[in-house]
Amino acid sequence: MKRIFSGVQPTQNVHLGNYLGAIRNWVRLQDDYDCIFCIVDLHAITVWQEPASLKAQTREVAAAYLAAGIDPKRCIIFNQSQVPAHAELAWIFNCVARLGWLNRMTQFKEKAGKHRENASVGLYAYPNLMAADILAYKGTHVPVGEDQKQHLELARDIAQKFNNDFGVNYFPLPEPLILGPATRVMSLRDGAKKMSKSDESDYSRINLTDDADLIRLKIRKAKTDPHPLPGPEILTDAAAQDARPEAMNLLGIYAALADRPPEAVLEEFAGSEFSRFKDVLADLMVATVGKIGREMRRLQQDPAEIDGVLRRGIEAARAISDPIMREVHDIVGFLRP
Ligand code: AQP
Repeated sequence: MKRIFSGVQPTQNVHLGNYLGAIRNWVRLQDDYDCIFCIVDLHAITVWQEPASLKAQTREVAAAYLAAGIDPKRCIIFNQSQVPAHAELAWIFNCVARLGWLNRMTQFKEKAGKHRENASVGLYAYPNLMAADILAYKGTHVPVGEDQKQHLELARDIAQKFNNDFGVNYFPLPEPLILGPATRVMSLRDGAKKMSKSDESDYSRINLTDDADLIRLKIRKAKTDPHPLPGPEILTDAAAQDARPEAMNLLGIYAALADRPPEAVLEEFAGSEFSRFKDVLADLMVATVGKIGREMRRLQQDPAEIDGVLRRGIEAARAISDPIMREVHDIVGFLRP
């Protein structure tokens, strides 16, 4: 059986990058895999989260999953903190993983930045928790973006070392699931930075809950360059692409939302002015993302519906992870009197 685990952190507003880079791909996987989609609130608190906002942010991510088309009858949707296996297995993995392995993780270096001494221990040990997320369900496949590949490698190393240390063949080595060319959505204000929940400028991102007027305004204000749109030849010229990151970003977003190959989009718009292209992009975004946002707003007005989905997901997740944790206790040698 192939089992997928993946998640989004309820850190702030869910945005177009989370949708195109993750959630939309998951919708396409639910027919072929046994899918577990988590709202990873334990990961979220590795950086400060206002307790008063965290619950609403958690429901917002759940609403995004549902509105985007993840079917709670076929997939397990729940929030991480409510299934004890995650924190418990992460602790065991803290004792399996080596300091040297974590020291090599580039995402910690990027996120902690210059304030390394002041970063939480949780942020440092984040990859061990991610390994626990996957292995608490014996997950076999993880849809990963470029930024998570190193963490998945570490999860494989942890599974392998656990199996070696205890002389068992217990945990599978989870495989990355590469889903065609990755859509990495960049900031609308700076094509060199990824679109991110934590960017101070709300104009850098399209939140899934933005209404039609705000989507149009943000696209109109998105940074571009003074040249007309390039033709398909730019796709084989890395230097030309590097020189026009904002143009390439808007083209990539359009191609992803239209579900068309970038070549076809470039052929259609080669030589057009950005003002015209932005109108077409905004129309497409209102039709696609705007629809998801409307459904999210409807769901968010009825927290009982979201909470019901999460409660059923928590039960289903525990039904899988509780027996696995009992076996792990036996393997590690914990007494269960
Ligand atoms: N800009 C992006 N383009 C493509 N994919 C993206 N993802 C995030 N940003 C982009 C993918 O979304 C999934 C969930 O991400 P996350 O919530 O775990 O956190 P993150 O990657 O740290 O996302 P943010 O928005 O940048 O959050 P903050 O600002 O809180 O750090 C992942 O699969 C990720 O690849």
